[in-house]
Amino acid sequence: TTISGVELRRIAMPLVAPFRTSFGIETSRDVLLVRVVTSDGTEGWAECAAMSEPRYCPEYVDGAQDVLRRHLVPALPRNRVDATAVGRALAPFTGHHMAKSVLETAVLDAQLRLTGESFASHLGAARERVTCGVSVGIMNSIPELLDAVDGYVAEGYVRIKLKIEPGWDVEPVRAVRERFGDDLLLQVDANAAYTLVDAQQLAKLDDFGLLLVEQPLANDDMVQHAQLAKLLRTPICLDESIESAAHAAAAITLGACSIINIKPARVGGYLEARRIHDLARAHGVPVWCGGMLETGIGRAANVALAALPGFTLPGDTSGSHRYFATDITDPFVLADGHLDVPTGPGLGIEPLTDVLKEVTTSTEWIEL
Ligand code: OSB
Ligand code: MG
Repeated sequence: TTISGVELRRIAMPLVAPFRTSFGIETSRDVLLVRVVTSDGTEGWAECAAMSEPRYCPEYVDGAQDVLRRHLVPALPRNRVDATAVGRALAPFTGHHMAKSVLETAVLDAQLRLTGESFASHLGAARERVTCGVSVGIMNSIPELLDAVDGYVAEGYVRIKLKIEPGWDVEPVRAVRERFGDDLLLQVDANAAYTLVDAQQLAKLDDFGLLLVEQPLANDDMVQHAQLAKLLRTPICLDESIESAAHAAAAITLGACSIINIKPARVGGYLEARRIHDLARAHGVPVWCGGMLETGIGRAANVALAALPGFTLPGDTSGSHRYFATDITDPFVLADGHLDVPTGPGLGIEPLTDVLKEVTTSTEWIEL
C-alpha cells in the first residue's frame, strides 16, 4: 500500500463561549484537518493544533498549511504507510512541530486502520477510560468565574484548571477554594505571563494546595523555572517549554519542572509524546495530557495517549460540548468524570460527513 495523496481542509468551529488566556481571547477555532489517502482507498485523519495567531507558540494555522504544502507533504515516503518512516523523513526540517504532528498522525491513523489496531493499543494504553479535567479561561469577574466552575463541577469534571495572569491569580484561586473546598483538585496555568521578578506573588499561591502551576515563565526560561522551583512549594509543570524529549530530559535534569503537560502537537507527534511519557515515567515525573481546544478528531488521539500508565494526573481532555455545540465526530461525552478511550481501528472515530461539509471553509488536494 502506498500514499496517493493528502487533503488539507480548513474548518470553522465556533466555541460555545469565549476562551481567554494570558495570551489572547479565542471565540472560534480555525482548524486545519489533514486526510491521507492510500492506494487501496484507506483514509487517515488528523487535526492540526496550530491556532490562528502565533501567540501560544510560533506556529499558526496558515503557516502550518504552507509548510505542509511546500515542504512536509512532498517529503512523505510514498511507498509505505508507516508513521515511524514519516518521523524520519520530516526530521531534517527544523521546528514546525504542529505541522509535522498532524501529518505523522494522519499517516498513523491510516496505518492502524490498515492493520486493524487502535491508537490506544498501539501507543501502549493501560486503561479503557481516562479522568478528565477542564481548563477555565480568565473571566470578567469572580462571580462569573464561580458560576463557570460550578457548572463544570456539576458536570463531573474531577479537576479544575484556572487560567491566570498578573492581576488575575491569587483572588480567583482563593475564591474557588473558599467556594468548593480543599478537596477540589485545582491547578493554574499562566501561559508564560510572569517573570522571575514575580516569584513572591507566585509564592502566595502556595497557600491554596494547588496540584501545580503550569508554565509560569517564558517558553525559553528553562533555567529561570529551575530557580523559581526553589522558591515555590507548588510543583511547577511545563507546557510551552517542552517541545521535545530532549527538552523534557533537560528540564528534569535541571529541576525546571516536576510535572509535564504533554501535548503531542507541541512535541511533533504521538510517537515523540510517548518518548516523553517513557522518559518522565523512568524519572518518576507525573505527566498529563494537555489540549488545544481540539475537535473530536484530535480529542480521540489525545484520549488514547492519556490512557498510558504514566498519565497519572487528569488531563485537559474535556467533553466535546465544553468546546463546541456540534462536534465534527460523534461527541465525546463525560461519564462520571471520565471519557472512554476509543477502541476501533486507528482513531476509532470518523468525521461526520454532513457536519464536516457544513463547517468546511476550503480544501486543497496534494497528489503524490
Ligand atoms: O496552555 O494548555 C494551554 C488551549 C489553547 C492553547 C493553550 C492551552 C489551552 C488550554 C485548553 O488550556 C485545553 C483544552 O481544553 O483543550
Ligand atoms: Mg498550558
